[in-house]
Amino acid sequence: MNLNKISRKVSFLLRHKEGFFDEHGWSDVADVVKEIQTIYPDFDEGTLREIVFTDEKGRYSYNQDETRIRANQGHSIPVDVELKKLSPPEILYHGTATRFMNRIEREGLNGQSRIYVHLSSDEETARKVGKRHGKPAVLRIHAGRMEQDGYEFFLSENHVWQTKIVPASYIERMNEEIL
Ligand code: HQG
Repeated sequence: MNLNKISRKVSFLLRHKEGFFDEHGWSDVADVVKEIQTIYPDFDEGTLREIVFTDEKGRYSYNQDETRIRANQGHSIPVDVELKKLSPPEILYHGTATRFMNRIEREGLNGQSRIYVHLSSDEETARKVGKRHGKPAVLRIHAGRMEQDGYEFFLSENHVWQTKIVPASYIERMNEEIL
């Protein structure tokens, strides 16, 4: 069994599958196991546990008795995963692909298929996220100014900053030479 592949399926179930989780994002561990077993019959709760505790981005959380599981962020279906509303650092970063830049410069950032725009506190993470989409562009987001102007910021359990939209006036593209 390829744990990375399975993890992608788990994150699909827990972030994007209509009706699979409750209003706080929770699913029964037993349901996740059952669903994954339709593709990998040997999959079990122990393997899920291994995926959860070795995930390099801390994508998933269990409840206290480990009978329920949820994704910490990244949902496309409206859900309240109890993100912390916090004051952001003055600057946050967003990674995207150069081919999206014309549109982003015109209309700003929005979550596209996700509920929130994902931002990071370091530019390296942003560059990695950008590379997933093609030739990366790293954007400096003036989060401090946004907050002063009334925009809200949230931090997920696994330290991903999120906000609903970023208007173009708060976005500054980083010079490619220094990447
Ligand atoms: C772009 C991964 C054109 C946006 C990562 C991005 C992240 C626009 C793409 C998490 C736009 C959406 C999220 C506009 C935004 N016009 N393009 N107006 N506004 N975009 O995958 O941020 O591995 O939904 O720049 O680590 O790339 O899944 O978002 O390029 O934290 O756990 O539209 O996914 O985490 O792409 O990635 P995505 P993202 P996981």
